[in-house]
Amino acid sequence: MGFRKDFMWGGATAANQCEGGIFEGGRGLANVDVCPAGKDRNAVITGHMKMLEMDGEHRYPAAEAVDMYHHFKEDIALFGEMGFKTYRMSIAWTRIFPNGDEEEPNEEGLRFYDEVFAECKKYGIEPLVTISHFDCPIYLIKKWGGWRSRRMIDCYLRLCEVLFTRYKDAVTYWLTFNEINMILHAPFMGAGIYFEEDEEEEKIKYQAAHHELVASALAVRMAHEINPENKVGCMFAAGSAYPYSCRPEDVWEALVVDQENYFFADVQARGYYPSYAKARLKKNGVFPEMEPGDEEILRKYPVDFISFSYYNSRCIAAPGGDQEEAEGNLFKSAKNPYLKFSQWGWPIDPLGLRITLNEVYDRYQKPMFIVENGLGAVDTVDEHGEISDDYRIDYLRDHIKAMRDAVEEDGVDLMGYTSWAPIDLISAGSGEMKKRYGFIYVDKQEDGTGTLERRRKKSFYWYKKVIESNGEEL
Ligand code: P53
Repeated sequence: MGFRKDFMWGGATAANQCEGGIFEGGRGLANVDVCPAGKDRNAVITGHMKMLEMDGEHRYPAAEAVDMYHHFKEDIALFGEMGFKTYRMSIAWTRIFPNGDEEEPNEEGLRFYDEVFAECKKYGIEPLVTISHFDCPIYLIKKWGGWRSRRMIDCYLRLCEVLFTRYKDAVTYWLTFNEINMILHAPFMGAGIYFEEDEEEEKIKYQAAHHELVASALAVRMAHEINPENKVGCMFAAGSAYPYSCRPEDVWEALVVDQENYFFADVQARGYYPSYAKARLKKNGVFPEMEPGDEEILRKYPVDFISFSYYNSRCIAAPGGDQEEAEGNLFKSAKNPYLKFSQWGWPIDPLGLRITLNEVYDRYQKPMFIVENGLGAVDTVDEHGEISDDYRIDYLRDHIKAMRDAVEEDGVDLMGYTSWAPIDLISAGSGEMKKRYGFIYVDKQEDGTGTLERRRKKSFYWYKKVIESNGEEL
């Protein structure tokens, strides 16, 4: 049996983490551009330190990233060489609308993605496009405070309209928002929100979330109107929450964490606010303001498929226990004593992917797509110029096996798998370059130096075989 014949193997990137060229082609500045590397990054991305332009003191790794803006032909050719069936990428909103509220789109930005899609086509690669991968124009943040304002919906839909029309013949797979649940954990990076002192953060976050959920549903409607062939998915950061122990309090806490996480996909896939969310948000005084018609919009335009990122499971303990905290991730989690950890302290849990796939499929009964999964690690180039990233191969092999079990033995409906990321790029969480994910090494170092030369790692040849054998040869 195995994976379906048309299984969509590939890799995933985000514009702000790989393109660079942020001052080229008439592009405007976005939230993701002004997230600095270094110790202030966390405060900025979580909305606790206001940064709306670049200053002279910080380093901004998105500015050049790995310069895919100038290397995309070479990079997509390498994806083609690995046999990619699909390439998940995102559009930089501010290449299309530099401020976000212009009447007319920026032709130079549109032309750039014309070329990217033409390149994909050359190699028979089907693009899977994230409309907003954490992008929000700075101009709109200054004007309205990002997604806390309802007016963002129109700007976002204007972007959608331009993309769905212009790329009608090139793109049929779309994701509305990357990791939409990240709004709760990194609201500046996720939705252009920073907080003034004494603001009610939860209330603002759920109001912004509501705006994104309505925008997402309206984007689904528009995508289907413009091209009935279009398939639109939701995307959330997944990873089941395990109770730290069978103590009922731990089990309860894990359930609540899962619900908080599934809330977004629950709305996008089933079309309504689940009762636990209604009750809890109201009780906490953070239920969002809705306009008449919102509920109908959510109900009428659910997504066609479910996509998620999976890096690890989470381990949840009720307050008052003596468990150790896990480090290195925006998601709070206890340290799972049964798992090994990556160099960045992220748990490694392939079986957790099978568990998550089962949970998500049970919950929604819609086709699923794993659109991110991978290992961030330090890579070294040896004296022969080779990069032997066996640790990455091990990680991916184990996860692909778990995903195969979910398909073969549990019957989940899986459309495809795009690893994060096929090429080294800037880390979203840490802003580091040395946290590498790629099959393709980029000579760009932590201090910004390097020739930007591309080099195939050992995992490159391994993944090529995985695709060739449709996941049989691992
Ligand atoms: P990095 C954590 C923190 C920030 C973004 O993460 C995240 C996560 C993981 O859930 O989400 C995705 O680069 C995101 C990508 C990102 C990838 O995880 O911090 O969609 O943009 O690069 C990996 O190692």
